[in-house]
Amino acid sequence: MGYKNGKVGYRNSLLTSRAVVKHGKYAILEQDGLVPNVIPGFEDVSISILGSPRLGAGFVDYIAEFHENGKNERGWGGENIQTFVYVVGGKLIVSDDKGEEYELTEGGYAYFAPGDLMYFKNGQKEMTEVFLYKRPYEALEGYGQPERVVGNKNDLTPINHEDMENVLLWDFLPVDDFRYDFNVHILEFKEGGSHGFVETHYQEHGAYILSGEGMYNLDNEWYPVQKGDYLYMAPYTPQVAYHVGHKGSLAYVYSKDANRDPG
Ligand code: UGY
Ligand code: MN
Repeated sequence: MGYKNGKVGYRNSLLTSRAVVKHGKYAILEQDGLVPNVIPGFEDVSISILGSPRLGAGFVDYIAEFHENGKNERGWGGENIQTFVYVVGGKLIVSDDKGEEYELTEGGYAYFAPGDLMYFKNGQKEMTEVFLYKRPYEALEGYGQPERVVGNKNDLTPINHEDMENVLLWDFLPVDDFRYDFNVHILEFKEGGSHGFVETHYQEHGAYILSGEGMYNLDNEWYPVQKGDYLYMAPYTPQVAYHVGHKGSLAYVYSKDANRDPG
């Protein structure tokens, strides 16, 4: 299964793929096409780079499996780099260089401000799956540094998205707080759920599908998508989706730049 367990052997006997890559526009990466990457600092972790500047993104996304002794003791982030981690499954210990420690379980997330390095270790014997995001910070004069944010999806109340009854949205970072230049959300389409309209917007997205199946329209082409797929949507890519199938809600964790005036 893709990046899983660092396995690179035979995955699909027909050698077919749903992957689509339109550089600078949009991409769909399926799990079976991912390869394990070596990234400085990550040990005993099968990690794959997803969206990145090479695709046209202003950020980098990663999907990672921390094995029993999986860790990063080198510190992840950097000067003017902000980081975000979301636990897809398992238990992850996130800490800073002062020894402050957070135990994140499924649905747990942590945002560290620019320059504040994140350290990781698996918090259990079994594998822990994690979605990671990193981006340079764009400061706004007159507003201070953003603060660290740590929480769990299960402690938040979602709102209906685009006024749709069966589509729920969770916001992980403070909304309308100009210290933050992006947000990370979860969007869940329950049975029969769809966006309210075809969105076409300035902001870009990276999205990792956590559950279910759906049909996704990117720049007026329809694609089937499912759990484990990754989507990149460049600025202004027309985008709309709806839930299909019997595997539960279609849900994805995704990022969106926010709170800045491009002019
Ligand atoms: O927030 C968003 O722009 C989101 N609804 N986009 C998307 O799901 N493609
Ligand atoms: Mn959107």
